[in-house]
Amino acid sequence: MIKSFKYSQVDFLKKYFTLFIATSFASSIAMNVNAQFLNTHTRSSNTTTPSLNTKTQSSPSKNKKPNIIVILSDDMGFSDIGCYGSEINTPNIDRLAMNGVRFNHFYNTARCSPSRASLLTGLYPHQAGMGHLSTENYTEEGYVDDLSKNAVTMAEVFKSSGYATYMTGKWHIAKDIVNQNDRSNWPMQRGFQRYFGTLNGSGSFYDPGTLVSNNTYITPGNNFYYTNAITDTAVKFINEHKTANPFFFYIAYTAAHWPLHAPEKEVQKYKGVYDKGWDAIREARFNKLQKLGIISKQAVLTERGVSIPAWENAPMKDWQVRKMEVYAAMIDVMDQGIGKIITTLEKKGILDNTVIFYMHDNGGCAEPLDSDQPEIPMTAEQQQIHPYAKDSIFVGKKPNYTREGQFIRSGMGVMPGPANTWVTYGIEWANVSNTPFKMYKHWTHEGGIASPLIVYWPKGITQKGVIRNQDAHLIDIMATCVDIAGIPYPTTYNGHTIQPLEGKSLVGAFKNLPLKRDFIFWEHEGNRAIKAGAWKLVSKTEKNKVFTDKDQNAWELYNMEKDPSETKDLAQQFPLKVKELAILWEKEAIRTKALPWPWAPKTKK
Ligand SMILES: [Ca+2]
Repeated sequence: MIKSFKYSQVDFLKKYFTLFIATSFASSIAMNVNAQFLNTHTRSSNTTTPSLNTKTQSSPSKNKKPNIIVILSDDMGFSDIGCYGSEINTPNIDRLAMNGVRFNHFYNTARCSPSRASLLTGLYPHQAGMGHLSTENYTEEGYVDDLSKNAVTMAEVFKSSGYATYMTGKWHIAKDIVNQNDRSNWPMQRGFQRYFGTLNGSGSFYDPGTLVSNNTYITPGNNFYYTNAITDTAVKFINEHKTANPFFFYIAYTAAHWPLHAPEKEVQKYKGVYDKGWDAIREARFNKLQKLGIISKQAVLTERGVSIPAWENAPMKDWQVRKMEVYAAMIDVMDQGIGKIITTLEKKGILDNTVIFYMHDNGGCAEPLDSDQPEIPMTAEQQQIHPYAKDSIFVGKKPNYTREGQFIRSGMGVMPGPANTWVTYGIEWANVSNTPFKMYKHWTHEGGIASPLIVYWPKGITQKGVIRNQDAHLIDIMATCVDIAGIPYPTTYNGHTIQPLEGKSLVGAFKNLPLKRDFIFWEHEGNRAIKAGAWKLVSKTEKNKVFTDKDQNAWELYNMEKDPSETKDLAQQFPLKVKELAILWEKEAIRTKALPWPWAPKTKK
């Protein structure tokens, strides 16, 4: 597991990596880590929303394969963007939706690393070796938590067919990012030709650890804000792309994962929006979801999450409001960045022949870290300024001090946003993010796994702004992309046998054709689910990564057509259906390597 390194350790790491670079990668990567700074000037908050009038563009040649862009956000709930019910301003994402299709039964895997592995390989996460986070050390095949070589990434597939392949943003599917010499699962070794981003799962937006350019650790430049750096580098890669060949681009924003970090001028836009509290915002989002047709009229809003007080009884309201203002600003900045990317494609004359996907990696996150504990007063030493060399490489998660030397504060009442804070928005606002559903990131109830899916493709989608009801999952994105591009999916790669695709192409669903699929399957930390037609069987463990006999029989059964927010458990009423689906779940868990589990008790098989 990656530890937070004190800055006294940083010089050691810098020397380590400089030595490593000099001995191992001298021919291919820069030796002077100090020389690499990204130009990430703070941009205007008034980013112009691009017109999506593709008729004004130059026409690409008729048979040219389309460019493909997959945009993934981090730790955002089902209703966090405008075209899925949110009050947060996301005009650029919304315009992709209004000119493309939205799916209202699209699913991720409930967690960061598993979702990223599933998305990139077209497999269930355990099949790709990523049943848990890439920082774990399990030995079971489905949980080695290092991307399997018996799986190919979309970048590997597209590069093999002549596409240029680019990535900016969060990776989080390589085990060895700090201590050893195995970079075989870093982006550049898994098919990407250009990469800028972070290898680990979370970090400061002002000074993210494991920041990498291609294969080289780098430091953030002046006025660095990670979301803008991801956008600006994406724009740079697109501008520098030679248009003779198409490109595949994976843009993995870390917005809006904790810590709550956003430029103050962006936060100020949301002043007052959340003063009415979480109950009123949930209600408003639910009403908007129904009005938009994303949620059916017969759906009901779930009860406020367990342990969450009514807003009128909530303590520290100024702090609670501030947290959601910052969270909203983080999403707003990401949306502005997506707008800049669209404008770049448009100016280059390639928007018309580009497919853009937008989705989330898991639901809203209720992890408190220490934001549910009183702030520990700073020691005398912490009150001193401890400046940190601008050219030092940081590979941890939470730094103790900012580069300027301020101690990073956390705990209840710490007003988030600036670099010297480390705060999460908590279960209360995660419950809002996941409106109208229950549960959160980690769990396989809808709140953990339901995601928007927007597909924008001017040349291939004729009905604009429509909603599709087909069940779909991250495993389908690879199948859809190779279908769109008309390129082969390999049976072997680099001498390794490649597992067949799990997913289905969604191209037919764009035209509202049915998807031939028997069921979709989930497992994370012992939380289980299977959805077959209208029926969903789901269970949660009492404690993550501990599976007890009591958990074994904790199945809940829902009719998702009549009750899409899982409010009426029908398990008692239909025991045979429970039994049928539970048997199917176990069979599928063994086939996809979700079983055996690394945590007790071991599977009976
Ligand atoms: Ca995530």
